[in-house]
Amino acid sequence: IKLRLPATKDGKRIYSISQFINDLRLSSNVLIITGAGISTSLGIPDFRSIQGLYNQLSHLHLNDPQLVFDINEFTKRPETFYSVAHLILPPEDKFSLLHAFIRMLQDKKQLLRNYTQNIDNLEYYAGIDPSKLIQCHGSFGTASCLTCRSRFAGPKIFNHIKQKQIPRCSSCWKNTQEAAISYGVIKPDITFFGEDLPKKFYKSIVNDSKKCDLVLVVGTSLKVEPVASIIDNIPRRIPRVLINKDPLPDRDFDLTLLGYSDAIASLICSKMGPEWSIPHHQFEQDLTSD
Ligand code: CNA
Repeated sequence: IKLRLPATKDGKRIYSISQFINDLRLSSNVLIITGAGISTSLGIPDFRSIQGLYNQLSHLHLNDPQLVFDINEFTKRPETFYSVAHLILPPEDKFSLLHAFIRMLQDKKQLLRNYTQNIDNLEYYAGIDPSKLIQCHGSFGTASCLTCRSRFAGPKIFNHIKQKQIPRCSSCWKNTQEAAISYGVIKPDITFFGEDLPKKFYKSIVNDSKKCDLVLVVGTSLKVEPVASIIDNIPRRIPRVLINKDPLPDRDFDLTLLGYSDAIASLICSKMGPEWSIPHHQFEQDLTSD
C-alpha cells in the first residue's frame, strides 16, 4: 500500500491519512462510488486492467471491445455478448472485504449511499440495503426478455451464460423461428452502452451530492460517464479519497491510497479501532492474491 499525499503548493490543503480516519469517525453521510476493482479479488476481471476483460477479447476481432456491451450490437448479434459473458459471471453468495466494509458503514449508520458501477450484484450478498444502493449500470440480479419485457431472476439464465448459449423467453420464442434475431432474447438487466441509466440514479444523485460529508472512490478507472463526473458536482470542501490499484493522475483527490481495496479496507478498519474489525467468516479472504 502506498500513501500519496496531495501536492503541497500554496493554498492547497494537505490531507493526511490521520485526518481521513478522523473524518471517517465523524462522518454520518459517506458517499462511496465503487467499480470493478472491488470484486477482482473474487476472480471477476475488471475491464481495463492488463488482466481485464477488454484484453481477453482479441479473438472477437472487434474494432472496440466496448461493443460487447453495446445495445445495437446486442440486438443484431447477441452471440457477441453471450460468447464472453461467462468471463464476468458473478459467483453467488460471495463478497469481498471491501463489500463488508461498506456494510460496516451501513451498520454504523454512516452510509449515505453506495453508487456502484458493478453489475455483479454482490452488494446483495453483503447485505447492503436497497435503499442505500444505486446500481448505476443495473446488474445480473435480474434479466428481461427484449420482446415481451417479462422479467426473470438473473440466476435463471446463468446456465445458458456458462454454456455460451443465448437464453430465450419461452413464451415469445415458440412462435418466432422466422422473426428478427433478437426476438425473445433475454438480456441481463445491465446497462449497455447506448442505454440510459436507471431512473433511481438521477433521482438520488442531486441531493446526495449536496448531503454527503465524505466521498470514497474505490476500484474504478472513472472512465464511464455519468458516474465519472459525480465527484465534479460535489462541493470541493468535502474530502474525497481514492482507493485504487492504479493512480488516476487526471483526477483531483485529497488523498490517494494506492493498493488492493481489500488490503486498504483492512488497514482503515485497523486504524478505526477494534469496533471496526470485520469477522473473517463474513467474506472471501485472500488479501495476497488479487
Ligand atoms: P475498469 O475501467 O476496469 O477499472 C477498474 C479499476 O479498478 C482500475 O483502475 C484498477 O486499477 C482498479 N482495480 C483493479 N483491481 C483492484 C483491486 N483489487 N483493488 C483496487 N483497485 C483495483 O472498471 P470500472 O468499474 O471503472 O468501469 C466501469 C464498468 C466496469 C462498469 O460499467 C461495470 O459494469 C464494468 N464491470 C463490472 C464488473 C463487476 O460487476 N464486477 C466487472 C467488470 C466490469
